[in-house]
Amino acid sequence: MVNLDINKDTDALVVIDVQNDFCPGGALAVAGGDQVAPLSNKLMSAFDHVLLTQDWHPADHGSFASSHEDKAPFETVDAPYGAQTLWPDHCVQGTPGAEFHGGLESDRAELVIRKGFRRAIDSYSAFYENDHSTPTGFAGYLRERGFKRLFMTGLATDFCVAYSAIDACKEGFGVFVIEDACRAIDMDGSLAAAWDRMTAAGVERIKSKEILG
Ligand code: VGL
Ligand code: ZN
Repeated sequence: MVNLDINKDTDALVVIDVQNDFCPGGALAVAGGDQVAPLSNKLMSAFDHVLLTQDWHPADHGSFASSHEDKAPFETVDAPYGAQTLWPDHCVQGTPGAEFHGGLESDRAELVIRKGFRRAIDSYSAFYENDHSTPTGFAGYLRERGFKRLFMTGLATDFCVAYSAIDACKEGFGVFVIEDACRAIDMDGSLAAAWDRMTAAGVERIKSKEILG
């Protein structure tokens, strides 16, 4: 039995990429993405420590289909680090689409970790860029602060949440993905595949009511 009593000192809530471009009306909208904001706010009340991630791309980022000739969003290219899905332009640094959704209470955040700022590498994970070797510094930060368990909400379940959760397990943290506080892109079965990979890595799949009662 997993202990879901929140430890105020060593547990942290990590809210992944709840940004306008991933919400309805945004450039890479995730169905129901905006619903993650009020539930994440509720969950914040159970934690002493809240950390946010922010997808933060330069305008000519290599993950944008617009940066490649004859490529459309959701096609794939071979990057030096492997296959890279191409996306519509999204979360461009300093634009409204990159801002946190207005319904998210971002004031409690003790850290905002930005990722995807290197033109040549995408970064789904909050820990490592898509080459799986360039660190963001997040693991070191979490360890220095003494966090042991990470509870994750946000967008998108099958990309940034899944990659972050799996890397967090590899880094030795206890990881809980709060399923109903996440929403997925779900292209070509990517959501089911992501849950298979998360479960295999040791991620715990929980519901918000297990924390909120
Ligand atoms: C994300 C695709 C591209 C995410 C970010 O936050 O899940 N997905 N950039
Ligand atoms: Zn992105």
